[in-house]
Amino acid sequence: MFKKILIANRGEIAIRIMNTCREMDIQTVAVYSEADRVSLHVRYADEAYLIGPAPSAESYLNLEKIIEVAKMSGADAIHPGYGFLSENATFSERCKEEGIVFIGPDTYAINTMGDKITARKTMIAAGVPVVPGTTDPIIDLDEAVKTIKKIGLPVMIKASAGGGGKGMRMVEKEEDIISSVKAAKSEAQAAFGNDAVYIEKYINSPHHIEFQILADKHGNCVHLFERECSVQRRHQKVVEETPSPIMTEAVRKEMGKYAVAAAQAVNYSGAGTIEFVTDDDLNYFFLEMNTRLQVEHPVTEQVVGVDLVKEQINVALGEPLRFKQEDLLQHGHAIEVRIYAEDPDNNFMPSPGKIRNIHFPLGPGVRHDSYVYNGYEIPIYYDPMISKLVVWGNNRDEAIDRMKRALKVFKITGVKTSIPFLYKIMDVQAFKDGKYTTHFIQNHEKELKTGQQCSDECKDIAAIAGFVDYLKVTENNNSNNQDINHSSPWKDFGRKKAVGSI
Ligand code: MV4
Repeated sequence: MFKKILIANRGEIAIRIMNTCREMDIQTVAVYSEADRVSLHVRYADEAYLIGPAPSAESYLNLEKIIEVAKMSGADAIHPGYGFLSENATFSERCKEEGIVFIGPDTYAINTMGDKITARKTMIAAGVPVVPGTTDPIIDLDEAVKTIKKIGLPVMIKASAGGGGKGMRMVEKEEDIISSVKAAKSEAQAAFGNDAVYIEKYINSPHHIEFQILADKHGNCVHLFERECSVQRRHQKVVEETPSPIMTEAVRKEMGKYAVAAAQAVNYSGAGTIEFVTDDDLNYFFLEMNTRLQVEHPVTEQVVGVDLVKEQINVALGEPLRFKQEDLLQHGHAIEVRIYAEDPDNNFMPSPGKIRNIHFPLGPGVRHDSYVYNGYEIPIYYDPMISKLVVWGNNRDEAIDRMKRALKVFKITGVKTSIPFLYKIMDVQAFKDGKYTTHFIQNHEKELKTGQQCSDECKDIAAIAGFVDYLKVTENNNSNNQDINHSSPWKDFGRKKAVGSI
């Protein structure tokens, strides 16, 4: 067993990983930047070390510094979380050289899946269905026009070094082909230092469905079913759920089998995700593989009953997987929403600042993966995600009701948040019906307008009014007054329909 794990990350995911370490009796080492001196992950860990200035490039991306801290503190392993160094092949390799276990796949898997053209080739060889398109970088522009005409418009031009929507362009008209290819190439060059781009047929009415996989170092691999991630905004996921409302048992079996084949084709070990794009008829195509633990992993944990971080650690220790495919079942339904410090009424502008007061939901079927506390100031240097609210229900309707209940009592003052926007999503008929594509937010822009969000002052006044109300009720109850009104001030709180006075 590992004695000590260094967590090369911050925020909610650092805390999430430390929670599992604590359950497994593993010591934790935090690293932090100058902007994170008072961050919760620093206090949560058994030891914490400053690794550099606020900008990620000088701290959370400084792999040599992090390895130095791992060696100095005597950590046996490093968990990279998501983002930062989690898909950095050099980091995985450097850990190995220093005799530190990298909790993630090896260099070969990261590199093969990291280069999207190589990944496509590898998947084709493994018999995994990929989106019709090219398997070599576009070199000649005239050749590209011919190829695209053959594939048929619309198409997507994607950067081989990209992923997650970065360096991607949709082409709908023939006359736009050349300029789009040129623009995609220069964008890719600027963003990744690699201008290789490839072509994919555009899948109409796209759904983003991904499969969670787990593989050990002995060739065993299982999938933990799908996550539906089609509710996105500018290629950022907003809501994730499992099971997918459009999935069928037959297609799930097929896609799961291909997800496992995809992972095995790169000798994968650890937790990973195979992303597919599907159309309304559930025709499915491999898009890319994410070789890390993902933000949305908790929905899978709630429905499948597996602690993915615990399994990552077991696999990294060289243990065989503790379950077979047939041992895994989906139970109930889980939904996650990402809570951001941003203003949905002002084009989702980040709203960094001090959290004056946070009251988060608890109760049946509610999980809240967070790192903020009263008085915490959200730094401007990193992603402004505050937390992930995850609910579980026996079925999708119960999960949606729970999510609405939880969002209703979730109060944060001091910063603007996406909470009212997320509540609105739960109320859109197409969402309730489970009939949505990646265009959902665009298609329901008007319905999703939250109206003016209560200002901080307005919220504070509401809180004071609530407290005065509470004092009045307490006084009434203590005064032996038999005429008091027994109706509860909470009775209309978050109900679908207001109930009358008792
Ligand atoms: C696609 C697609 C349709 N057809 N590829 C975006 C993120 C990256 N992982 C892949 N993405 C897509 N690739 C083909 N061949 C649709 C998406 C897509 C999307 C496209 C336009 C607007 C919003 C989108 C949200 C999610 C996925």
